[in-house]
Amino acid sequence: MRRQSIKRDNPPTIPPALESGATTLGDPHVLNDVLTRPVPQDVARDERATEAPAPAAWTAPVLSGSGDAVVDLREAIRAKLTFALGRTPETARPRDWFAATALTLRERIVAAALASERGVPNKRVYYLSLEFLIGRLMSDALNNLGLTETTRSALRELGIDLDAVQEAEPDAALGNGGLGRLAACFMESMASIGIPAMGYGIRYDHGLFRQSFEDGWQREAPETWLAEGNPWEFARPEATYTIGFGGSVTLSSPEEGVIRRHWQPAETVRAVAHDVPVVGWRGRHVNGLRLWKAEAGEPVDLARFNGGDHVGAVAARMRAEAISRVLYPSDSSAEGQELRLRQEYFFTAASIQDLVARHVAERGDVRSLPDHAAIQLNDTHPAIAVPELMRVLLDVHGLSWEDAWHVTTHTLHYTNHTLLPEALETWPVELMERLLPRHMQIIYLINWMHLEEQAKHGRQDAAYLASISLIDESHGRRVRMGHLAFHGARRVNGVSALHTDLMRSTVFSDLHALDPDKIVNKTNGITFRRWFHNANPGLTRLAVETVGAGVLDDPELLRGLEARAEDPAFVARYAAVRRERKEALAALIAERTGIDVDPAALFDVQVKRIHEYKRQLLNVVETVALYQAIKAEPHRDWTPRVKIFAGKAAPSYVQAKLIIKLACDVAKAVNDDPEVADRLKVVFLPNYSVSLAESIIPAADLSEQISTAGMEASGTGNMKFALNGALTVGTLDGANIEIRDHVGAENIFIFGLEADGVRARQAEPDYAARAIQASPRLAAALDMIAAGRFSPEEPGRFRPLTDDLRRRDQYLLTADFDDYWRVQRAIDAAWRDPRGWWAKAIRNTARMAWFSSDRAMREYAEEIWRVRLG
Ligand code: 26W
Repeated sequence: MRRQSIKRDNPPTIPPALESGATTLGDPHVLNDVLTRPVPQDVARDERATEAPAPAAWTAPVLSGSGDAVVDLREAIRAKLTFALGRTPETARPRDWFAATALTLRERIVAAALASERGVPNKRVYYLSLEFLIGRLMSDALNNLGLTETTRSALRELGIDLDAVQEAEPDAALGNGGLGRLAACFMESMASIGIPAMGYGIRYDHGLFRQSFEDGWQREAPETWLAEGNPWEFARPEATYTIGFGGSVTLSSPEEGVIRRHWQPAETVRAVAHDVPVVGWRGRHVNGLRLWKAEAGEPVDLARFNGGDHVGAVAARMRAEAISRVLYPSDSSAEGQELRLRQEYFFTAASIQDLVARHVAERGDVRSLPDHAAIQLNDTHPAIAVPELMRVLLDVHGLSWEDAWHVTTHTLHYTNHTLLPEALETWPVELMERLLPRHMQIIYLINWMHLEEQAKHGRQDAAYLASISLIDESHGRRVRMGHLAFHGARRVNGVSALHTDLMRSTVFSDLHALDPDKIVNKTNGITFRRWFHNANPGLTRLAVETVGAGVLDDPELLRGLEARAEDPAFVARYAAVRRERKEALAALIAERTGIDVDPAALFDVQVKRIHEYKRQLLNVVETVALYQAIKAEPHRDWTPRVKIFAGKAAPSYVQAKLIIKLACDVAKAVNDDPEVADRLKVVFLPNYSVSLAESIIPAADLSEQISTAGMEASGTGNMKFALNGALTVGTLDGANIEIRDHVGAENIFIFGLEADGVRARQAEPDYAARAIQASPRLAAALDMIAAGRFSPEEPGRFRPLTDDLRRRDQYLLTADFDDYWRVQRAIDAAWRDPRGWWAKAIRNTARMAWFSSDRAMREYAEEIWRVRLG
């Protein structure tokens, strides 16, 4: 079936600006994709009809490039299905079609890479991260190559629905939350704006666990994204490095008057590269994400096997492979287990070897590394890069200490993502000495020189030296990875203005005083391609039609929407897009939880990792108070709300799991209470993921960003919601502050203590008990929970939560409760004024351009990496 058969009653309207952006990758018209993509639910499934009608929701016709492009793609996909996968169209499952399509797109990406090849770049960025929370890759690839509609047509001609194919892609959940998702956004932005870059991480067999609920309790199951292979990746067995652990350090015989040290590891593991291409917007640039898989040197110990010990024969292999087996599921608390340190060293050492080898091959002299490579350490997880790079320079390349230190401290940069004490990594000296003896020697020497330098300047008081030392001696001797990364880096950055200020004034204050220019701020960002164009094609299309297609390249043009914030025709269309997304989410909620929600109600959303500092409990307690208020006055004109939660708790985080259970138990009581009816519904969606976020965020009216001030380093979900037009209810924490500055204080709902107020309050004795006493509403809600109203079969179930609030309340829930209640009622009132509400929502969308990760990456490129855009 040829493309000509598709209806073309309206002439395509391709803005010339888009055509001029054409690449050699095919028909330039396909770059117009985002304009013409139907919203997912409008797409007819499995349509074989020759006369495919244009989906109802859009006015422009299908624009899929020339018929030839469709035919070429169709035949390429068919060939992949047959010859690469060995399936026939008749027997192929959606997963097979996904693989065939991905393999086909991968070829186009390689073609784009070759087309954009500009020889050896002058400088590359290496982004080292233990986590990359990528999600699905197909919509990124399709949209950035401008091939969505061509592919949709090609598959349709094969009787296949593109949406079903996309649904068959498993999420690559190689990360826990914000830090990992940020790394993924940054990779996409670097490819889009042309920063030559490579990401380095671990190819975990099992990403973040799958969450289900059993009677409201979180259950974890292994995640199996690689069960059927990964069609995006290229295995590169030729790029394999040997990584050592343990053993001892020997001295060489003095040659030319220098004594060299040699590390003789007791154990070695092989790191095998697997590359995932990252294609940027319009296919102009392609970068690589290199993920290391751990393998044993020898797959089997033949002598043991032949001796009959069949299990023991593969023990070493199991031990080696364990390194890349699973992602650690803890977020914001350091677990301190040996396997974690092995993971950190494994991927850091492989990456350093790889990039040094590339540099030497290209430039000859390792001393020029800082001119041609900028390494970014994503938090302290790769901080072992400091002594590892020193070791390679000293022991392998024979540099002097001074030269090696110069190269190291001019190549490395470090991003801090949290100041929570329990999340600051430290490793016992004893463990480091056993696992990485040479690195420990180097750390001692770095520290000795660092402290000696201070002594020379007369700063010898013990408390001061203890505070800047790389070794914490207050409870056993432990290496402070944050101090190590700080000291070894040329620049250190925080991820929002407030967070960076707090870095300077708290955890790193003494180190900051030694080098006041070292700490810089780089407020986080999000990639608009995924979180706006792909997640919300309806709103994107409305923006394009209103301010022009240039908005796809320059989000600053969103500003043009401001003028329409009170234009009834525009507001109606904006509201219609939201309504359509809410209906889709309501259907998903019904399917996954059995709960019916009314799409006309206010969708109030808190989705993120479950952590006490993020204060999901504040939201749940407010829900209970609202429930009580509705019960007390059932006939009042309540604003109908749906409270939507999603998020995973670390499997070992008992308190967080109990908060989930409370949310689920409150949901049951509220949803089953006929007196409440549609005025309040509570939903906990299981298994939060990047893909689920893409469905939830465009459907949100209200975005909950309610962490205790000073504790959320930045947040990035807050940006995704505001861009999509949800209004924020939030504290002055992290990037919420900058969001308020951009969208305007009248378009955001701020409440609660500020960071300094939090500190002052924490110093007051019995602050929680007094706050509860002063708030009858809070006291009543807590009493209801503590009395077992939501857990009649086990009345004391939630006492650990309520007791903690009464006695300690580290996260100041009690201090902020009344103000939170007040602002929520102001939100109820605002919702009852639709014109006012939509004007605020539109102004949010219009003013969020600055939060693009393209902006963040440009700042890093100019002010940290000093790298030119390609
Ligand atoms: C060692 C255990 C551990 C694991 C992960 C400690 C700390 C982490 C991360 C630093 C936690 C994290 O994801 N931090 C988040 O980073 C985001 C991106 O900068 C910020 O937006 C979030 O505010 C911050 O919590």
